Amino acid sequence: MSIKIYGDPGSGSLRRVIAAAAIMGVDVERMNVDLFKGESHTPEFLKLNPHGLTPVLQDGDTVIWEASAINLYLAEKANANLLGRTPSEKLEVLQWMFWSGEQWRIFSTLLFNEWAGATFMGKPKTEAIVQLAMSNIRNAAHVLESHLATRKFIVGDALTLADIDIAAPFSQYKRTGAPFEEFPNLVAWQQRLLETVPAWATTRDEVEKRMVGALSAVS
Ligand SMILES: N[C@@H](CCC(=O)N[C@@H](CS)C(=O)NCC(=O)O)C(=O)O
Repeated sequence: MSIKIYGDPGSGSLRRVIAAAAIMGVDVERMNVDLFKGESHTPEFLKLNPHGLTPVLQDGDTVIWEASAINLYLAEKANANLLGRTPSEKLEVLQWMFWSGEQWRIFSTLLFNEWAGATFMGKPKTEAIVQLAMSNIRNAAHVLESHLATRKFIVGDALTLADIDIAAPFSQYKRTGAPFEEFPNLVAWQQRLLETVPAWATTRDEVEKRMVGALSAVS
């Protein structure tokens, strides 16, 4: 039975899973959920994830939501180095993944939601939210900038799930205005991932194509 992954190709969260699965050589069956049509809030989808969010993995009776948890599941299954190579690397990978969820991606998500509300629903941006997100992104990016001054990857000397989780907000930053370009090491690291991890570049293109299509429908 195939592993099903539900999500919309315009989603940076789905991108994390599709890229990781491709890097690990895990075959997945894509199940399209059109977020622009609200398909993650149908009664049927809410049985998979009551939060109405994607991506979701379904592997037989196993259902998992949260992209990081899905990636940990896939990496355990594939026994992949993306989890880190040693016990201490594995803990470091988890540390950065938890940090990414709580202190990093959330602020780019706030910016994305403000942008999407304004772009697709004509809802004015709330300046206080934009400012809160920008200052928190800058604070966190300063730490990443020094961390990456002497490293090619977030943990150890190879790609791990930590890189994928932290790189995800780059999927939408040109639209949301997240100030990543103020941080040259961060930009260089992101560029390196795009150049050396084919699945990271392919999924970037997929997000772009989907977003361009969605934007053309409202312009
Ligand atoms: N923390 C979650 C975030 C999931 C999330 O925000 N998904 C968005 C797409 S990137 C979504 O499905 N949004 C649908 C909605 O809000 O209706 C994860 O990492 O999986």
